Amino acid sequence: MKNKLVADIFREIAKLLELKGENPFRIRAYEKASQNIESLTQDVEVFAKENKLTSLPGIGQDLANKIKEIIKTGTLTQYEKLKKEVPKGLLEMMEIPGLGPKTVKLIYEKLKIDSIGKLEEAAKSGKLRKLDGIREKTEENILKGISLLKKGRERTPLYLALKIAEGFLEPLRQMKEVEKIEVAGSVRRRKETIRDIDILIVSKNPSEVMDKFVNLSYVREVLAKGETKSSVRAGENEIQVDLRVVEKESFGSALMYFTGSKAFNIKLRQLASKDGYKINEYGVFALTKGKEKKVAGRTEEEIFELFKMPFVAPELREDRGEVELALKNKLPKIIDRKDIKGDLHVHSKYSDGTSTIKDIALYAERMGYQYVGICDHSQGLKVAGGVSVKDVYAKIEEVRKINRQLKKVKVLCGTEVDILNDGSLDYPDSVLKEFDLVIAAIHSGFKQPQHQLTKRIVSACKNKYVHVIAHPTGRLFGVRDSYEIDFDEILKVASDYQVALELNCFPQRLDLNDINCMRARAKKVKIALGTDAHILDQMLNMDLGVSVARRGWLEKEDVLNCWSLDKLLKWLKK
Ligand code: DGT
Ligand code: CA
Repeated sequence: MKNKLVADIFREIAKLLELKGENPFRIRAYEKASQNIESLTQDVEVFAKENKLTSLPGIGQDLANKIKEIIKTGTLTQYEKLKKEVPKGLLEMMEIPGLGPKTVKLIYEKLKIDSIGKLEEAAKSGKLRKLDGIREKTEENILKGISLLKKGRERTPLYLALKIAEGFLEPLRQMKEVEKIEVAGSVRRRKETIRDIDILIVSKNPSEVMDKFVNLSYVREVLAKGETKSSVRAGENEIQVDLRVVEKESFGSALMYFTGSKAFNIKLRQLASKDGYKINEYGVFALTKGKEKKVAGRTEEEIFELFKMPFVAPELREDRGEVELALKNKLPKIIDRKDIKGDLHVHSKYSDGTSTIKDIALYAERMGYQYVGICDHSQGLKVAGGVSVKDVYAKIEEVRKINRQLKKVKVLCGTEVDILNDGSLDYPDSVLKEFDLVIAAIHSGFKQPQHQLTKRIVSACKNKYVHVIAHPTGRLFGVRDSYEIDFDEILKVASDYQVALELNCFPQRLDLNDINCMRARAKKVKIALGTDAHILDQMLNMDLGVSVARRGWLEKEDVLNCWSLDKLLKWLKK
């Protein structure tokens, strides 16, 4: 699978072009292509073989040829040439969140700084601020960015970790030697970033399993191989994967222990000791007269039962109050994937998506949905194929026609309208009122001061046609942190004006995150799940969004997508 390789080269080209001050449209084209290919769940080589590359979003004939060259040769002539024109360290410097190409160029040209190390030193000693256009604040931001970058490299985003984990689970599950297999740790809890992947198995013949494990094709390096535990580094980002063999009789306690979180384990241990029990990865033991007797451990269920708790979903096990609630049998009834009745953010060919509305609707039908919101970009967002007012009316007509043809799925004609710099929206109210679903989002000016960004979102909430604020905090894994907004203020206004906040399910976004979902829930602000799919396949990222919603304690009432079509329509019309 060469998806990551292609995505990486395109991303680097975009950066190199930026450093050279090239045309922003061209740069954006490479960035988009990179993102789309990276999040593709199918193998890009298959598309190449079948001559279907141009069916992918943002891939024209030119990029298709380049992808073929990368698949064939492992690199790209144009890329190799560009790399020679720009010092290597500058590219790395551009990975520092918040540091743009102009500043990198300036720093390089004036101070000959061409590595992150040198940059950190110069920022710490206050040398940068002597340059024109660099303030003390910029220097601080650079240092913050460097630490963010270092942190980011230690952890892998959930979607990649899940892919790698599945790459191990699937072949091992098929072995007759494997009786039970389960992923534990932060992957099972669906935490948004993962340090390492923990897998547990039960087997009567572990050495066969270990042999297979260390020889799987994704393994880059074998760190340790033993009878009961092996560790490898896997995948392009070389994440560590640990495989442990445990006893069948203590599988439940091992699974619970290695699922964590650590804070949850500690909480449970305290609880156990108060009741006169000892709990560890081997089981729960009753202590009587100095003697230990195992009383539970085969399954997690029997352990929870012993402590008079309902089953606590792994996504909740963070010691955020769930243990106390479980003891009172008052855990939130968090949503489940099967509660989702529709996707509220999908792009069609009208903007920068690859599929027709009809195909999206049919796909939604196959996913068992009752509705799907087609929210294309608005007129001013030219780089993303924003829809002109004239085409908005054509789209509305088309949606009506499709809705007459389809029985099971209702298409909601929507827009992802751009929130402009002054907080106004990129369509006039006379156009906005024609949509079934209006989600508003910020796509530029991420570095504005907090009060300005907050004000933009607040004014969008106050527009009576806006239903949802999309990707409200703007974070993009590995690219930028959330932008500075006063989230409490936004929650207050969203609650006052009954605007929902999106939980964008795009793998690099997951925005709102779990904590912000909890905060929204506490203020009774509704959440809308949207995959932001540009390819049909990406609609499957709903799973990721659901796991964030579960971590955020969301219940059916909190999530628009869990509502029936009637209830949703009523809310949208209000
Ligand atoms: P990460 O950092 O993404 O790998 O997160 P986890 O939660 O997978 O952490 P990891 O791999 O260090 O450990 C897996 C689980 O093992 C963790 O969730 C809880 C358990 N664990 C690890 N260290 C301790 C500890 O010192 N005390 C207790 N009670 N449990 C621990
Ligand atoms: Ca782990």
